[in-house]
Amino acid sequence: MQQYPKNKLAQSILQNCIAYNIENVVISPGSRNAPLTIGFVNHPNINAKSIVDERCAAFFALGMAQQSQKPVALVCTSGSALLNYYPAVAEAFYSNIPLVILSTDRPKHLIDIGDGQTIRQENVFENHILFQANLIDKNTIESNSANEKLIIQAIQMAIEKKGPVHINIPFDEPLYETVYELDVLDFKESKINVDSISKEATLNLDELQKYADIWHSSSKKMILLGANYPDELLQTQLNKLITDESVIIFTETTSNVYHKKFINSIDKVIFPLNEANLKELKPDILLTLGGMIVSKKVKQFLREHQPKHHWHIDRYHARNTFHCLSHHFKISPQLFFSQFLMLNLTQFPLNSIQKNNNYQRNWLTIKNKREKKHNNYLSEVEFSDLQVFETIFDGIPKHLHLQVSNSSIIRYCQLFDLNNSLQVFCNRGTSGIEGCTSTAIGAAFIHHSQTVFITGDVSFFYDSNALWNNYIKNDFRVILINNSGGGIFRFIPGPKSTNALEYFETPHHLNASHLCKMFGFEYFLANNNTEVKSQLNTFYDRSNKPKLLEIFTPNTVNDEVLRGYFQFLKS
Ligand SMILES: Cc1ncc(C[n+]2csc(CCOP(=O)(O)OP(=O)(O)O)c2C)c(N)n1
Repeated sequence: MQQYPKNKLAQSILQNCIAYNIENVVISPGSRNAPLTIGFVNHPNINAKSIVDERCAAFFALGMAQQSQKPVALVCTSGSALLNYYPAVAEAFYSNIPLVILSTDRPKHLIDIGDGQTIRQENVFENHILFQANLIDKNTIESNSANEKLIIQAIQMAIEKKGPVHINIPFDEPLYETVYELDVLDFKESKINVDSISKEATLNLDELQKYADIWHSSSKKMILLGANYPDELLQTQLNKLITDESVIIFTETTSNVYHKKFINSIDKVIFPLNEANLKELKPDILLTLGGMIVSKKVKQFLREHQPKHHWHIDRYHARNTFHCLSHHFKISPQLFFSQFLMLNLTQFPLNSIQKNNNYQRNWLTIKNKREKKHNNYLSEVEFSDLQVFETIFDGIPKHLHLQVSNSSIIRYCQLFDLNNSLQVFCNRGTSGIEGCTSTAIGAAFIHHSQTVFITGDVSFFYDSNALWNNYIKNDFRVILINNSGGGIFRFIPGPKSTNALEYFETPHHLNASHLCKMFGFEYFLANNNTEVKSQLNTFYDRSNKPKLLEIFTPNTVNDEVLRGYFQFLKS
């Protein structure tokens, strides 16, 4: 027999979540949240998950929302529990991922008077939240309707603007009273057309024409994509744009679009260029889309050699990453390009595509040269992080879903041309290392393909509670590159020149074997390239448990090899 909370406010939260098609709810334990826990666990439309550690719960939910592209709700008890959501809230805020935070609270008169497990919960995410609703703990017609309004506004905001929202819900005791039927009208199915909330309008064509004219009169056009969901329409549109020889398209590993004429290893191409090259290759127009940019080199290049026009295409957000943003097209890239490309065809049937222009050719010549150098260097490289990445990407199966942790892991990935069937994601909203594993596990739960998570050791051990999770799929794979600390701090300029390197690198002798035993992972290890290859031979095969391969690399060699690599590209 199903049970529902007797509490009317809890019923209203539950039914509005259902009305807006929220299906996944991640609950952390506590008593104050009992009315919501009981409601979500019992409702047939809800998949309720239980995760104890709120930081992990929030990143797990973030991973689920990243892949489903629909809001995932989080439920926690009162007190410090809520504060553990903050890193994931900030990541969701900067990565545009919808999360609905449902924190439960004591009634207002019990705050700051010495009652237990009580803190000031209202507006705690003030700086990184799209909407905050502080509900009222009275059961009157007016307060019920005010609460309902706030709940709806919050959920709609998460759906429409894609980001985190916070609803703080005070519950008075009793907390465990239940009923068999929901009092408030029960939405058995979603009554709200969620798609209509985010219906978007097209751009004014006369207005767009002005920009098209600028586009056509420019001979050096660069399109730069940040983090982006795989999308067939966008891929087709970019394929069309690259036929114009005055256009070069820069992508990142997390852009999830591929073409042999795109430049997808930005750092490899830009790093060796001298000032004269950079001046020559500076674009007149820069068109950006997608989320955060990983490549430091491209940021530096475009900040120092600013294009005359920088247009960003995104329905809601435009960040002035290169300090020269001149226009924000508030529209999705797909809709923008369908209008823009149509306009080009009708207005400029003959000369819309520039053929005798060297801009793209010059970039691609550099790209080809670097490719050769890259291969030469890697053919003789010694065992190191760099070599491990080459080995991993050499034999990686097609159609995998790849989650990548921060630090040098994502930067190494950016040096390789990945197989175009891979989908790649990384928490670049805040570039934090504290929730990469939890995010990968949450994303894997939703994604239909096998998920492989590549991580560094500091990130992995930091988020080791991520493995305390009952929803890890058996085909989930972790490749842990253990260079005994934060390898990045040996590479970036600064830490090594001080007498405090160990406070940056945080060297250690940890390994993951005990964690694997404790959390039910099959554990494999490799100490050299032959062992890496041999372990990877069967690593992705079906299994009854998730697997982790720990690869130990030499921390004093890794940075020298990488430095040598960039020097070799220059030579
Ligand atoms: C929450 C958080 N704390 C600190 C940092 C700063 N930080 C960036 S990279 C890094 C070390 C990561 O080491 P590891 O995961 O082993 O990767 P490697 O550098 O060896 O590739 C740290 C501490 C951060 N990004 N996020």
